[in-house]
Amino acid sequence: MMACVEAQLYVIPGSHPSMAARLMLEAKGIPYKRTDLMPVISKGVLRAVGFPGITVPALKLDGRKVQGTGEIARELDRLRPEPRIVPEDEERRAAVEEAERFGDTDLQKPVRAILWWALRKDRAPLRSYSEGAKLGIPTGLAVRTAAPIVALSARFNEATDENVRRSLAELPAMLQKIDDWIAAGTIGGEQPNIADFQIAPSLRLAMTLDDLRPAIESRPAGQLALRLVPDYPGHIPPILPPAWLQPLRSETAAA
Ligand SMILES: N[C@@H](CCC(=O)N[C@@H](CS)C(=O)NCC(=O)O)C(=O)O
Repeated sequence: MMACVEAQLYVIPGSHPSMAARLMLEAKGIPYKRTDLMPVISKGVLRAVGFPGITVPALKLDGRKVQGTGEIARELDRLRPEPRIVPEDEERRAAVEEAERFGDTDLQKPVRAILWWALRKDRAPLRSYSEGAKLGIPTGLAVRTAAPIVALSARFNEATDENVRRSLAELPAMLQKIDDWIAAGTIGGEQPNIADFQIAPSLRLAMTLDDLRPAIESRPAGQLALRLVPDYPGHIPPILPPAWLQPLRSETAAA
């Protein structure tokens, strides 16, 4: 019989790495309690409950504090080896960890910048990302008073016009990289690994923007995201300047 594990996961609603942690806990069959935090305020709360860092996902596991998707994956494998998230075979692990690094840094960041750029332009869709969340205050109130949080988050995440435009121009090459990893079998297998868990939620979050969804969903990368994360809260109607989306449009046409 498996020992009972006490797990408490701190997330921000709509956060892609938070979704990665949720999927990993579910894959391991570990029941957990979830604490939903408002962005920015999350940093102080995480410190107050004793985490060393200021980002979600953050997990209390039998009293131990584990923070960041990569650390959480490895701790879960240690605690409950099956199904394995980080491959044991050295060669396979090296390939998967390369894709994981890309997901952790290269992909997470531009998606965050694009999202906050859009939410700064129009806060109305914010509510849709908090669907099902328990923020401690009514969601409507949280959203109505979120202007400073959105402004700060946009600043922290460097959601400038220039960055967002560049991120959009770089997105097709990133999607190609992901499609190539799927073709090579590094990700997209029946049993998701850490790179799948890292990459799919970022793509899925990007797909909550109507502006981005067509260019992603038409490719293997998008299909993988939809398979691993069928439901993702949030929806942003078209908002990005059409000229910035040109690199993605030609991509959709080519596919
Ligand atoms: N690469 C890290 C990134 C974690 C991260 O940056 N999380 C963001 C949310 S997506 C965060 O906590 N930001 C603080 C804030 O929004 O105030 C991971 O995968 O764990």
